[in-house]
Amino acid sequence: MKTRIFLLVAALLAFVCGYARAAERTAPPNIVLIFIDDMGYGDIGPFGSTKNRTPQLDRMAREGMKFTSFYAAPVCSVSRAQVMTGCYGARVSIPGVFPPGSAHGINKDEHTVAELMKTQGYATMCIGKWHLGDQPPFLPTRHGFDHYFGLPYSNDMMKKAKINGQLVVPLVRDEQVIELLTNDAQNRIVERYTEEAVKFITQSKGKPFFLYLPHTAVHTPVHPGAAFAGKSANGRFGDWVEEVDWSVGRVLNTLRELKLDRNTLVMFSSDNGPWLIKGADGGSAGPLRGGKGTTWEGGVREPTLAWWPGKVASGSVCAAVAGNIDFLPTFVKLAGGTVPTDKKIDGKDISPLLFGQTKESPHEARYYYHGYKLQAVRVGPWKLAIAPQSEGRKKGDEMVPASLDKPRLYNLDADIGERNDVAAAHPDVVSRLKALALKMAADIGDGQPGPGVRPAGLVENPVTLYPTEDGPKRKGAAKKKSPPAAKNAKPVSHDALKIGDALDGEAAPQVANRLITITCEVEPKSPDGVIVAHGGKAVGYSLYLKSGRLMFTVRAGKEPTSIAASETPTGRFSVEAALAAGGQMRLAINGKEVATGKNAGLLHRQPQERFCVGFDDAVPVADYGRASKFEGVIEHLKVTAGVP
Ligand SMILES: [Ca+2]
Repeated sequence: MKTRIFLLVAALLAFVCGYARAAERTAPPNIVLIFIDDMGYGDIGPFGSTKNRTPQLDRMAREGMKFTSFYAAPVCSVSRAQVMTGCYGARVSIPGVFPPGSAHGINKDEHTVAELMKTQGYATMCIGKWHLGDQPPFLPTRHGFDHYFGLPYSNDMMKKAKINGQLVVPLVRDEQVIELLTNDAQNRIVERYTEEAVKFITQSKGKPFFLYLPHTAVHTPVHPGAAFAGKSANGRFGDWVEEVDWSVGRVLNTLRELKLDRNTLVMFSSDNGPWLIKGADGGSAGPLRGGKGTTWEGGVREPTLAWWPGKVASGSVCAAVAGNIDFLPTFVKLAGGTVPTDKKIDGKDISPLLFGQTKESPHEARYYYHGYKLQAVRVGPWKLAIAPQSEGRKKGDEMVPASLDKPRLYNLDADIGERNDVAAAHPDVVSRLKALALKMAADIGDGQPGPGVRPAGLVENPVTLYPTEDGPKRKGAAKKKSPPAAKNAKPVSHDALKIGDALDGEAAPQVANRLITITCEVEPKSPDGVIVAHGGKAVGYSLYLKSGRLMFTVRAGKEPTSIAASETPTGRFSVEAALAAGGQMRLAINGKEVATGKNAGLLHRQPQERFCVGFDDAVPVADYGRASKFEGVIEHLKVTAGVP
């Protein structure tokens, strides 16, 4: 009898254990993505830093995989758009950085990695710097995250709070500002994010979870916590890197303690290269050339680690070209989901690289976009630069020339620092990479958004997350500048738009039967170029420079009406163009009227084409002469569409 009971118990135990093992095998893994701000390729031990002590990251690399050719984007918002959407930032109309109170942000129509993980039953949380728009429709909680805790944008985007006159950044929980952090209060930001992360992991241990932990560190201003300040051999920047290392250790140790380590993939990367113009506060790209804001390797190649004990081989190195566009398809695949095919994405599933099943990159090529400008393309060891690049060492850096006709070619395996242009010796490689560049230019674009670009999100009348002293003051100034023609409408700021950007459909100014006023500041670098254009040969308007003269053209019918400034200064100046009641036209430079005229009337319908900044797409509104692309700076663009 005893024997029989023993056998029964033993059988039961074997069954239970086997079942548990099977469950372990099939349970979808937890995913943790630790994403650092402005950390360079040379800032941590596994990638050769000798100044910053990073024992936790050293251990993570020993126990996991090091990616040596893992790419981000040159700046923050673009990189974060890539993580969230699996697309190059330009494809989702996020070519640059969002300032606080920007009208633009991530489009609700994009499928974010968080939304897709949520569909698979994951608990999701974002802790840290979001930077994909700070208006309510753009916040993490509207894009697949159950919860959010963090600074919604960069820690240097401080504005004076109306409540106390101090420079602060907002700390947000879910969708509410819970604190305004002064510089001093930023000292605890890594610690507070880490506490939240540990809490989320602990609370979520019963179900699969996706934790996105984009640290505010190590972006300037540098604010190491009290336990780290003054401790490193590399100044306060090193102190903050070492605090980030501590934070990584806390996360990994929590997973170990909760016995989740064998079912959790942790990835560590950075959003762009070191901010070299910040000197000692700006980090190091190690052996790479250039830094943040550039498409040299130093601007976009990131120190990246993957850790999943038992699944990712310990001490392994992956040299295949991969990047943060790959997080989305990889995580969704590991979660047991599929990526919707209604929208093109650029990322690929890199789990075969993680699991050592291949050493080949899934990408045909890697594209280096700077805004909408395609500056370089990489295949295997070869990188072809097809546009001038700066190194990001100081403001107004010298540009190293290149063009499609005169490209530079580097063999990154032999020359990681991009010093030896070998284009002349490898014409076959040059033409192969050129063909790939042209293929991508025909999709996402080159200089201007291409047909494969989808719009960003847009809200009307954006406001900052907390009342600021500088906010209302600026608005007042803008109102004063507005001509009487549009006094009954609010100017819509298009500050976030850069040359090459365009607004489609409802996002474009709605100008049918409206009084139109356009204001901006320009600093032209060439005598010809479109400032803004909206419409084509039937209905539209355009503000531009032709042979050095500022001009304004309105079309409502076959014949356009154009007015030209009597004189146009060089250097920087402010511009105001208005279409007023009865078709009255007016041009002003630096607040002084320089031309007037009269069109037959207002625009009788909305232009069919896009509202373009710095160019005119499809059918041009006016005859621009030599060049339609604007060279130089266009800033503080505002458009007012008033009811007559
Ligand atoms: Ca950054």
